[in-house]
Amino acid sequence: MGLEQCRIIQLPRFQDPSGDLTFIEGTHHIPFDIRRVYYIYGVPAGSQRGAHGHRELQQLIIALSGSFDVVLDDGRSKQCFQMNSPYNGLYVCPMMWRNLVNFSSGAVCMVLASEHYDEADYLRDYDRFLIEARGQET
Ligand code: T46
Repeated sequence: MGLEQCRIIQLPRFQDPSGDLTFIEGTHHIPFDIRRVYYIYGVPAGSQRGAHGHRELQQLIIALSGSFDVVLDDGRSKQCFQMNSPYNGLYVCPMMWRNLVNFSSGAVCMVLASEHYDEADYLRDYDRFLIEARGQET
C-alpha cells in the first residue's frame, strides 16, 4: 500500500437547472463496500482533524460543502489533496497517515468507511505508524 493508490475519484453527477445530484454505490464507484458514514462539521478556523493512520480501513473523503486540505503520508512521501467539490472523493487506502487542515468556514467533510468503528485499527502515534508502514515494505 502506498500513496500511488490514493486518488481523487470523480463521482457521477447529474446536472440540472433545479440543482445537481451525485450518488455513490459501494464497490461500483469506490473500491469497497460502505459499512459506515460519518461527517465532520463546525470545525473552528485553524483547527485540524485526523493526525492518525489506519491499519485496515479504507475511506472516501468528500467535501460536501466548503473546502479543506487532506495531507496523506505513507511513511515515505506526502501529498496534499485540495478538497472543494461534492462530486470528487479522495480514496484513502490502508496504512496512510492523514491530516485534515485549512477548513473553510461552514465546511462539511463526509467520510464513507469500509469498516465499522474500531479503535484497535487506529495508529495514533506517528513513530509506531512509521514502524508498521515501513515493516510492510519489501
Ligand atoms: C479519519 C478522519 C478523517 C466514533 O465513535 N465513531 C466513529 O465512527 C468516528 C469516526 C469517531 N468516533 C468517536 C471517536 C472519538 O471519541 O468520535 C470521536 C472523535 O473522533 P476522532 O478524534 O478520531 O476524529 P477525527 O476527525 O480526528 O478523525 C476522523 C476519523 O476518526 C478518522 O478515521 O480518517 O476523521
